[in-house]
Amino acid sequence: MAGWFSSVYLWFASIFFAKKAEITVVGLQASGKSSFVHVLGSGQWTEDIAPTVAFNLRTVRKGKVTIKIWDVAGQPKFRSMWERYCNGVDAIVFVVDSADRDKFPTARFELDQLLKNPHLTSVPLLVLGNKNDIENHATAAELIEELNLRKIQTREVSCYSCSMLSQDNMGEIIDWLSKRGH
Ligand SMILES: Nc1nc2c(ncn2[C@@H]2O[C@H](COP(=O)(O)OP(=O)(O)OP(=O)(O)O)[C@@H](O)[C@H]2O)c(=O)[nH]1
Ligand SMILES: [Mg+2]
Repeated sequence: MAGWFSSVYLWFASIFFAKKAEITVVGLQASGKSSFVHVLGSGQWTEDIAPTVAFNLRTVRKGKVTIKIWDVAGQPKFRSMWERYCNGVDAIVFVVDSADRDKFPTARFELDQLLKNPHLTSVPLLVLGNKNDIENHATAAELIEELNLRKIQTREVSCYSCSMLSQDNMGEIIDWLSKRGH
């Protein structure tokens, strides 16, 4: 009988304490956005991911939080769409290839352009320095300088170094995203 009560309690708890979060993932092409979404959803790495055309929508469940993820394409012709997909979400995830230092100035420019939009002023920002399995990648501290993240005052900002290949730091990243649930 006690077992029956506890399963009914768990069933109600899963409905009443369930939370939802909506996030948008942006960043330059080939930074690893879709790989990140894949690892988040399946817990597994794959090389078999094609460049995104426009966007993909995926929903994943992490503990009590259901996360709706807009994975937006990073090629130049798609970047004007980023703003639209970031409107009204609980967090923006900006993915950078931390081993591709030549692209940092472009990443910084595109991030600035996006965050300039007045209606995105208070949306929390998570910057992921992906591909830290590659030698000579930039650390999180370096990315904070390179992307000038210290100057951002109007929103919560976090920056992690990570790798989708080795799934380094995924636990912290999932915790951060789960806290956006409401
Ligand atoms: N070494 C390494 N390669 C990675 C990692 N994450 C992604 N990649 C590779 O980087 C390339 C681009 O990955 P995608 O996930 O398609 O990148 P994207 O940001 O979604 O690219 P677009 O959709 O074109 O904007 C692929 O060859 C991936 O296998 C990582 O953590 N380490
Ligand atoms: Mg993609």
